[in-house]
Amino acid sequence: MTKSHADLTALDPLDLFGVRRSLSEDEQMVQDSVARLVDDKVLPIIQKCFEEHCFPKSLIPELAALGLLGSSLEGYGCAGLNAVSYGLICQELERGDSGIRSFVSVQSSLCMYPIHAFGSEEQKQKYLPRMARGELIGCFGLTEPHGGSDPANMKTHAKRRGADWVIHGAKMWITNGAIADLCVVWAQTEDGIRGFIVEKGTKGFAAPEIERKFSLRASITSSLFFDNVVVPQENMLPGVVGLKGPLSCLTQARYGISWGVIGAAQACLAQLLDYTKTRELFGRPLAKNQAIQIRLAEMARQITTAQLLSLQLGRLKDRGEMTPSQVSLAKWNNCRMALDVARDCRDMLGGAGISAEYVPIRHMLNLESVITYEGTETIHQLTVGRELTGISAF
Ligand code: TGC
Ligand code: FAD
Repeated sequence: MTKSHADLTALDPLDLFGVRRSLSEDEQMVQDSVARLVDDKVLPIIQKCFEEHCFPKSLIPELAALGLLGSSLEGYGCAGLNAVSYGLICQELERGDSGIRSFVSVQSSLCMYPIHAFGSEEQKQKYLPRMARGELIGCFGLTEPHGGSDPANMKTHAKRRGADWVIHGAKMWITNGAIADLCVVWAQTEDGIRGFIVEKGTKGFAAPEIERKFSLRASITSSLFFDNVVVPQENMLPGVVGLKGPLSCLTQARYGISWGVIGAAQACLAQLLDYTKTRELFGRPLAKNQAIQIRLAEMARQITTAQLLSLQLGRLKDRGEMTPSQVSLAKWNNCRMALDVARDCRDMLGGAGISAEYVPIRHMLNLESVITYEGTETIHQLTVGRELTGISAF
């Protein structure tokens, strides 16, 4: 039966198609607990962190206590939540700030996931429980200074020396690098690309922070340098050889990003809706102009389609049916959506839109990174193009 107009006015403007109501009770509980954390602990401090270019490390124990680190992994102290729950975690965290979601993405999908999927039993026992508790922080080194879009052309290499490996090379733009206790680094070997665990303090390894960013200022980004770093054989991930190792980690993280950016867009639209109702120009609220309503409706349309895309992707992932090109389509669509929404919200706030008093400019600046990392928009478009045509244009 179609709902009456009176019922329709009760729709949540940030969830017009009632995605929330199609979640299980457990999924709703996960969303609510992360939303509380964001409201109570992230939103009060995040703008200052952004202005001061610092990552709020004090949040790590809180994130760990809620089971948000490695939340979709089974065993080893991890929560074993389903894919939709992981998506909701990302969405709520990114409603706070993309930098907080980035921290959790890298720890969970890019560092714990490869150890869980490709590591030895000893590696899993050694690292995963402590990473889930937030006692050890991880980072993921794939991108290199000469070009991140084509990781097959990797220069960092690892050579066998007796029972050890010697790693030499450099990585660039690495989230969490300077605060990480361990790095999963990908290097070319004579057998193909392999992953290695390099611990902080290993001789020849350095992770200086990249300063002067205009984006993701509440997140740590670093370079990684490996100057003939020696690691034992037991630090190599035995379970995978080739580019599919790092790319399958990216599939996990990109899936989370497709949900995360919805939270950033919702935060922008929520603030703008309040503003357009109270701001009076030409003797009427801004919201009483057709041009403004059309722009608000356009944002709601984009957010709604992104929500439905991610929910369906999550259900596919939970059934084991999700493919990398579906993830590419969702990462591309949803990042583009969130960036467009944030930029338009910034514009509709007028001069106030450039003030730190309002969230859109912070989200907008963050989203310039999010649309670039984990595969640029172009890379994902070409991935979908390859799926459609069967022809690689890379
Ligand atoms: P291609 O021939 O397509 O694939 C090589 C092998 O990998 C397999 N494969 C995948 N496996 C799992 N998941 C995926 N998404 C996969 N995509 C491909 C593929 O089946 C093949 O396996 P096999 O067994 O046949 O060898 O490789 P290509 O060289 O043509 O490259 C394709 C391309 C361009 C799509 C890929 O290089 C790419 O994705 N480039 C973008 C790189 C990127 O996204 N870097 C991200 C770095 S990490 C990061 O940004 C973290 S930010 C985190 C934060 O702060 O939140
Ligand atoms: P390039 O690959 O040099 O691309 C430059 C431009 O060329 C882009 O617009 C791209 O779309 C375009 N382009 C590339 N190929 C083609 C083509 N075939 N046709 C048309 N156009 C093309 N990496 C990690 O490994 N770990 C991390 O933790 C991590 N965190 C990050 C955090 C931040 C804040 C940022 C900004 C980046 C991070 N990255 C990380 C790196 C990120 O994944 C790369 O920046 C990204 O993959 C793009 O690589 P690049 O910057 O070298 O750009």
